[in-house]
Amino acid sequence: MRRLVNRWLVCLFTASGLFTASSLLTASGLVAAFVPLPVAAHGERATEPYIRTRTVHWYDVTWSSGSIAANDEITVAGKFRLFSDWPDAASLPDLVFLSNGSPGAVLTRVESYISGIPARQSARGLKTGKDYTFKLVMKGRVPGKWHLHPVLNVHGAGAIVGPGAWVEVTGKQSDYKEPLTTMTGVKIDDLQTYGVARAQMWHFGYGVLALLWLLWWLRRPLIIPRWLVTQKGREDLLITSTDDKVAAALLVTVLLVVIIGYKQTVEEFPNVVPLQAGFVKVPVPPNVPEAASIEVKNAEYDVPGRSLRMDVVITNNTDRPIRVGEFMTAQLRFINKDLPAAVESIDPSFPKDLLAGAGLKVGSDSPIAPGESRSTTLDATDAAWEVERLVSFLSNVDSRVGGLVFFYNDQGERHMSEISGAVVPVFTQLGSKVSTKAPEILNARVD
Ligand SMILES: [Cu+2]
Repeated sequence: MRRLVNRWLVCLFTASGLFTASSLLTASGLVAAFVPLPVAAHGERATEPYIRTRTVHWYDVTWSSGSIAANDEITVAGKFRLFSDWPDAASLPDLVFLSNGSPGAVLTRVESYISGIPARQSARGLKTGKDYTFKLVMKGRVPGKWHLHPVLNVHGAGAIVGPGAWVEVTGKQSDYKEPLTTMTGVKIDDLQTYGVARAQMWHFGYGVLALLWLLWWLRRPLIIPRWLVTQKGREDLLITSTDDKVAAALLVTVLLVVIIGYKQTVEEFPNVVPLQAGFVKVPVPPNVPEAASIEVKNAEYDVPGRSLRMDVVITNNTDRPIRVGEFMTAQLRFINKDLPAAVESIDPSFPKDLLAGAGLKVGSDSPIAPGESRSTTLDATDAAWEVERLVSFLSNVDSRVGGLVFFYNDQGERHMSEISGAVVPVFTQLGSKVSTKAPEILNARVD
């Protein structure tokens, strides 16, 4: 008897425990749903590193302002390189849509361009290994501090997010207006509310009809009695002549609503332009000869040291001496601080958290003469590898790393090259000296 009581008590406590836990979960869910909590960013770090380091490389991105009033415009502009060593696991950028990353409609997108072509629709014809310019004109809508990114949505690969900068929208939300005069001269005070009542009326109207139709059948005995009737072969009892009349009346009502609604709408708006569903074709930019070719001999990621070390051979294809100024991957910029031209290239609007503090250490940093092939090391060390959750490239089935290297010649002119290669992890604190005898298999896919 006591055992039985004990068992009951255990059950009771377990049940009450589960109930408390589930109530807490529900309560926290409700709190999260209804109480606005501060959001630090919106998940760009969750994207797999192979996407962030080997697909769309955004560069020269600028934000026209860090703070705008509601209803004022901000321009995010820059360039992106579609990486040549595009991962096999992501679809090629055959069909893309240029967008912005921000938490909801806190800013509205007024204009967008790829290579100067209006990109309000999806764009086709983009090729890997090419550079494109982009421009987004946004308008402040909801006051607050928002992380604003350019985003390229690649069909089959998902949203590929560019660098984000904090933009403050000041003033009141009521300051935001979106007035418009249509082609036919109709003046719309605010697009935010235009036509909303009409859409609600149609939704509500059809909802009422659907509800009446459901109630008509639900008021009668339902599943089991009806199943029994069909078992006995008396389907004729299920639908009465009144049902037939109601059904016919409903059909006529819906048809009349559709026909009269259509006629009235066409009379009120004789000239209508449908939503544009075609694609924009972006011309392929001309080939730009690579100023310097980079061969990755070996690349290793020192896990405790948070350092990517690459052993490379750089060949200068230009007729002027060049130096390595910057290594950029996954929006992180490792600047060679010993090169003034590289330091000067940082736009004041560029987010500081994406600039690696220690910068880029170049093993042999003297100018590379025209035609010279130089063996050197590139050392990109920063806690940002961990903070940006980039080290999971070590657990990928395709452990490769890619990025852009910027060179500057003696006249301060900038050139850009792609760098990519297999990367191996090193787990010892000291790290291993970068081997010059790289196993062939590591370099099998080095371009
Ligand atoms: Cu963000």
